[in-house]
Amino acid sequence: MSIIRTSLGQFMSTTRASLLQSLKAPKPLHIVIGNESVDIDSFASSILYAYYTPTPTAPFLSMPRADLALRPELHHLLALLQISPDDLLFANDPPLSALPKSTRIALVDHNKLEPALRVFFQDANVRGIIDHHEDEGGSPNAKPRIIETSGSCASLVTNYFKEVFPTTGVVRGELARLGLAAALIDTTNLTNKVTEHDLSAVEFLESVINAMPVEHGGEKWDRQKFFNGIWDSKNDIDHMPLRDLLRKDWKEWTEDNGKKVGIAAILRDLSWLQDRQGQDSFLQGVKSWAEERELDLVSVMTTIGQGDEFKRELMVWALNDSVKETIAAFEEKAQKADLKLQVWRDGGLDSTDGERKAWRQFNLVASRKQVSPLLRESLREVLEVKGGRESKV
Ligand SMILES: [Mn+2]
Repeated sequence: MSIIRTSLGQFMSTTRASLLQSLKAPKPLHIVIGNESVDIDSFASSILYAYYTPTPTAPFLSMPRADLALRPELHHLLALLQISPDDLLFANDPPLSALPKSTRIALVDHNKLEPALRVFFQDANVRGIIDHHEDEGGSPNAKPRIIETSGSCASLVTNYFKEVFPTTGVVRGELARLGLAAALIDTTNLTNKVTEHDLSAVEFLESVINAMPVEHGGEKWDRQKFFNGIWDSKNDIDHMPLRDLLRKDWKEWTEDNGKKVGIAAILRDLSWLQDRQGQDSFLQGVKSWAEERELDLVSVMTTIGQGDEFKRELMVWALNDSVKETIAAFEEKAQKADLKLQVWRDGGLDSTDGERKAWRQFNLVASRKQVSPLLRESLREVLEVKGGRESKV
């Protein structure tokens, strides 16, 4: 079964069929996978990487198929690019366990194998990395191994493969829109976190679109309008229950000592979350989710608004006594890292025992990417100190 690259829809359909075929006669496979938040950036980066790589490579989404329902923005893009949801590959479809042990993996939008993949694969399986997160130091021999600061990982993927960008066909416009979707949404339409990588990718992809004939009845490229369409679809979440909002854009880590921390990023503010169901029910909902995930530490980060209206908040909750001191340790690190935290509404969400605190975060640049290392460090250090003390007893 050969891979057809004349449109993204065809590419995805033939790639899936070809992969399923290969599973019947195990032979080395190539896959590319984004991070488990499966945001537009991970989605776009994995598909773009797969398309541009000459070796047949299948893009996987790091979530079960059912979770596609939590991402209205992906439905928007799938419709726009005429990709059928049936042709996507998910962590449970086909199951990762069905892939041969020799599978070669490229990581985009993260740089270390996530726990779900670690069950089946090792660092040695990782053969390529393109990412814009903190370098976790894994797979030093990966080729490419590009880890650079950028608004969107898709910008790095686009720039890396610029030389092999197709020279003809409608797929040019589709690839361009997919790359632009990620670059624009991750930089809030080039107003936030923009780097040279993003500017260069956007310039290149827009030049592709502008050089294409406008279809009969079609419209000229309008960046703002394109961005608004994605932004609005992404924000279409009012109907979602709290559990879905929490798991929608979710990341978790298990430290070497076995302690688990998870952070939800939510596109509403804390007062919206607590007002729509009452504070007790909101907190109970967060706790239930944390228990379901067997966490020691849970955090909710909120963002809302655009431009001057943009606002960040942060809630951190230690769920058992053994990690209680993490909160104070985190506050100290947050101050050093200049997160500019200010107690949220006179402590309106803080618990009396110091196990839970919420802040407005006036450092608007620091997202989960910057905050998660601080939380993880705090969790590790507090336990180290504790371990130290215990060993002296
Ligand atoms: Mn990203």
